[in-house]
Amino acid sequence: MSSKSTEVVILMGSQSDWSVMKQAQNILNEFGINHQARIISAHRKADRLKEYVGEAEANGVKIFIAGAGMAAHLPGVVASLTTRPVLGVPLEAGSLKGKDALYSIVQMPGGIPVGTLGIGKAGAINAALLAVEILAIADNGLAEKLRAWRKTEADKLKEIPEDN
Ligand code: RP5
Repeated sequence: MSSKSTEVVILMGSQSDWSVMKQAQNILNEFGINHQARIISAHRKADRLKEYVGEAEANGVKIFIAGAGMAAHLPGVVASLTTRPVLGVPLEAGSLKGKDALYSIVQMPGGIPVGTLGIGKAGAINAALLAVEILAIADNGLAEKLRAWRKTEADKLKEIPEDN
């Protein structure tokens, strides 16, 4: 794996997760964060996942974002393989509409934490923003970009309602 300067990895269990997890990538791109996105299922490719996370940590990856639906064990398994922060995004994949994934990801037994975000698009966006916030602790330039980004977002909001 050639991730010498990769700071954040976005993992997901299936191609079907990408349309939502891409929202996390969009945010990382906005902030100029070097990252990789990979589909590595915890139950279909367990050996490859172990290998990838080990290599990523050895190569200096600082934060893992992991999105999964249904039983959604991917974030927890990733967290078991690294001491770097893991941010989990529950995805709306099966008949339980993401509540299954939310409960699975948020209910990690004490000892192996996964920072759990909301279901779906908002969760993916917030996972990436949280990753940027963590990186900004040691990067004043990035912290300033975050403040500017929030101001820009707030400035877009109109105070006077318009008819639709
Ligand atoms: C999980 O099962 C994936 O994260 C995905 O959200 C869900 C369904 O996967 P596919 O059957 O679409 O591959 O592993």
